[in-house]
Amino acid sequence: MLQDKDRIFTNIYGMHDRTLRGAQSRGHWDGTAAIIKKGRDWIIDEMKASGLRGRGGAGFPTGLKWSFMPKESDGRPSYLVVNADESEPGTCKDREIMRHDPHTLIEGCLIASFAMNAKACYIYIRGEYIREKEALQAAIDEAYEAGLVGKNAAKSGWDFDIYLHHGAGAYICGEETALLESLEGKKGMPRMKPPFPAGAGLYGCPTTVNNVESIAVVPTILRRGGAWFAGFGRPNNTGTKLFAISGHVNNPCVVEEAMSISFEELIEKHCGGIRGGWDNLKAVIPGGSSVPMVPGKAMRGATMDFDYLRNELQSGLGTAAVIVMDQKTDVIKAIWRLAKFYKHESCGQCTPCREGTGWMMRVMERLVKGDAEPEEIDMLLDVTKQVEGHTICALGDAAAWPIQGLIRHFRGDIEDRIAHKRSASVTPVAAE
Ligand code: L3W
Ligand code: SF4
Repeated sequence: MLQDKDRIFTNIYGMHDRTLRGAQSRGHWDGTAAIIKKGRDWIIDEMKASGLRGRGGAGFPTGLKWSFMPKESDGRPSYLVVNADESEPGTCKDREIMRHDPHTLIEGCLIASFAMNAKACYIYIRGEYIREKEALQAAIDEAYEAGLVGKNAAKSGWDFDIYLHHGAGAYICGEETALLESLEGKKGMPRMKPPFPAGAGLYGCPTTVNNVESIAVVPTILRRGGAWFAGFGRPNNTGTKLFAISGHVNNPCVVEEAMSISFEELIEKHCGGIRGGWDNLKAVIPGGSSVPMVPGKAMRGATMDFDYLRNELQSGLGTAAVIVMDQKTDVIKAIWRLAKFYKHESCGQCTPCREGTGWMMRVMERLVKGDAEPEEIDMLLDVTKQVEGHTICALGDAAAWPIQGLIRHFRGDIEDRIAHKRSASVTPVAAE
């Protein structure tokens, strides 16, 4: 288990002063100029050594992503864009950073922007995050006033500006290219990739889009060293990580832990166990609504990291939003609700997603009622395969995978419901 001294987020529960003074007293903004003076190559090399993988869901190596940005300008400015459009169901970790530890993010923006030769950073914050926007803007204002950002930021010799942009409540704007379209003032519709944002991003300029947590951990990694961060977890799955645990645990919470902690330890230590005890655990969605659910029994021995959840359980760490469901949960209905969400949030520009999410939702609706033919289970699976991998952005996959997980693990529940509905709807023959 992570010791207090190893926590990057020193105010995740909001118990301390979140202002600049409070942040500085907890070690933030310490030696920022010295870090910057070590140079771009040093910073990117340390980030690579840390093994940090993107915390927004895809787990792409952060140092490698930064290295895609041009070292010399070809006349176009470079940008850092922070994805604070946290909207994945179950996911509320970045919210806690912005509410209670906003200076970790702002200091990270400065250092990351310097490393990528970006004079400006845009933070795109979810439309519904009103209090978080206020907290973050107040922290940005404080940082400007103290000379930590702006001209000669933190006395580093680097001029740097930071802008907070408030979204309008569309989940799809968390997809990095839709986010860029939205920032440019257009409808938030994903672009085809490639080109990746590093080649042509905001206003056609080199851009890196990073998740809030990925940027907020940067200053501490650089202060303590990439090797320090890489000492937590296991190879390819390093560092500390915020987990957002919701659902049927005794104490739902957001907590920073070592990557690769066991699921049981995470739940016992921080959530006071499963509601009604471990035998009452039915299923878990371990990484936000886009990853397949896993039966409770399989989760009991699980290691909470990218590789274990993908390779051993055919699921994923995603955003590390752990949704716990007890035996009373109607898992078919839970997945129907997610199908409804994805149908609602599809931007509609590609046919498999626009039509497929509607199909999937409607069939799921009938499965919830048991009002379907048994063959429709395989037909639904087939529809998910038609959607998966055939769309412009990952929302199509995200809509397909939870249904695939349900059918893989809980086909029996669906079949029982159909059989029960059929027997209940047989009209009793009247006695002669
Ligand atoms: C340059 C290449 N750059 C990849 C960059 C790319 C992006 C990053 C990861 O989706 C997932 C999604 C959700 N040259 C590159 C390159 N990049 N190859 O690396 O890219 P990618 O395509 O693997 O993923 P993505 O499009 O960023 C993110 C899943 O996360 N998810 C949910 C997320 C929701 C939230 C939220 O609400 N905050 O994060 C959970 O699992 O389904 O699969 O930057 O440009 N050759
Ligand atoms: Fe839009 Fe869905 Fe296509 Fe993504 S997959 S671009 S959300 S229609």
